[in-house]
Order: sequence, then C-alpha cells, then structure tokens
Amino acid sequence: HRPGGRIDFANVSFAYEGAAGEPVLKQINLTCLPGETVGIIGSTGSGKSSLVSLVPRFYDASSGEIRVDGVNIRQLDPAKLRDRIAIVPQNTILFSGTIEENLHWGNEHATREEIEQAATMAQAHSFIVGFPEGYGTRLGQKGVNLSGGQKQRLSIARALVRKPDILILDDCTSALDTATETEIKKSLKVFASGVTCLIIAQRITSVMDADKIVVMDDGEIVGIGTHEMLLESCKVYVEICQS
Ligand code: DUT
Repeated sequence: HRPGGRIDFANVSFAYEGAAGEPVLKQINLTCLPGETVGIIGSTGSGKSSLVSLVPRFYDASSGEIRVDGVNIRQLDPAKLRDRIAIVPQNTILFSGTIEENLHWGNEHATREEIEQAATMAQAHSFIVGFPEGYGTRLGQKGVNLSGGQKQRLSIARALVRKPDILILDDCTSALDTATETEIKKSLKVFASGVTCLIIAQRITSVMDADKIVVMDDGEIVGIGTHEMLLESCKVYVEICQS
C-alpha cells in the first residue's frame, strides 16, 4: 500500500457563506502524519465535520492553507485529490441494488476478492454471507432491511474498497456496539496501516487509542495529545470524559 497522505492545516479559518460571516473554524493549526490515526472530539456544533470537509475541498477555507503532502490543496487537481480520500459520512447512503454493487460504488475496478477483504475489515462479511444470496442480496424497497449498524459497516467497507490514502470516518460508528467498533479498528490497524485516518467521534472510547486526539470547542482546537496527556492538560476533554 502507498504511504498515507500527510495533512497540514496552517492558520485555517472558515465561515459558511450566508451564516452572517461567523467563522465556524478559527485559526486551526494541525498536522496529521502519514499513517497516523487522529481522533477528533468535541461537542455538537464545535466544527468537527466542517474541519474534515475542507480536506477534499467540499468547501474552501476562508483564510489560511491546507496542504496534502506539502502541496496547497488549491493547487491540486480536485478529482485527483478526491481520488485519494474516502469519507464515510454521518448518514449512510446506500442505493437500491445488490450489496456488491453498493460496495463497488466509487471503485468499479475492484475485484470480488478486494470487496470481500474490505467487507471483512469492516466486520460486514459474516452478516453478508449469512443472507441466502450473499453479496448478491438486494437492498432497498424490494430487498432486505438492514439495521443501522449493518448499514454503517457497509458504508465503511465501501470506503475501504477505494483504497484511500486518507480515510475520514465522520461519526459513522454510532450505531455499532463497542466490541464491533474495536474489531474494525483492529483490522484497520493491520490492513490499512499506511492510511492516514481521521476519526470523528462522540464517544471517548472511539478515539482513546488514536495516535493523537484533537479536542474542538466552538470552532477552535483546545487540545491535541494522547488520552493520558489530555486528561492532565485539557479541561474540555476531561468534561467530555465525565459526560
Ligand atoms: N454549519 C452551517 N452550515 C453547514 C454546516 C454547519 O452553518 O452546512 C454550522 C453549524 C455549526 C457549525 O457550522 O454551528 C459547525 O458545525 P459542524 O457540523 O462542523 O459541527 P460538528 O462538531 O461536526 O457537530 P456534530 O457533532 O453535531 O456533527
């Protein structure tokens, strides 16, 4: 696997157009090293999703600069940039079609073996093969009904099929029990060890073992460090742990 991308945020501020110009991100400085797992935590509305949405240029920063592997992302071809990044959104989007077609989406060239590997990493393979039609099982109106957690696992598998250099999980494990989430993280560590992972989470347990955790509060980064470091140094983090 290619080494994951390095991401640098340098003095990044961002305001949504029309939102009275009020910045939702203020003076963000953050480096994510290739292959690093970076947890992002903070209360609702603190700016976590906005922060990650700037990386594939869903929006552009109002000021400051974001670099991927040292190059300002505004100077990169957007299609090539997005090709290196997979985002698993908060709300899973699956379409009517088979499970295999859904997992292929975004990478038509993937082989069946690669699809099964990705599904195994995302803890989805065993429930898929439990259906009489396996990967050919139809989803949607005339198909099977999946639980919220099963949908999230398919959504993660789909992102892994794309073999990204940068993987962004935006609060997409909320419907999974902690044991399943832990299994997914374990296999990511082994099979996607070169991939730079940004993991937005509500639960501390989701990010506790990340290489570093970023704590956001009202559009600002108020702490960066390991779980132990933040327990010592970051009041907001301690409050999140206690809530
Ligand atoms: N916001 C907008 N327009 C958008 C998205 C968000 O004005 O299209 C505002 C809402 C909020 C701020 O930006 O005041 C930050 O939102 P974001 O979704 O980035 O915060 P979060 O930390 O990801 O919240 P949550 O945990 O609820 O997803």
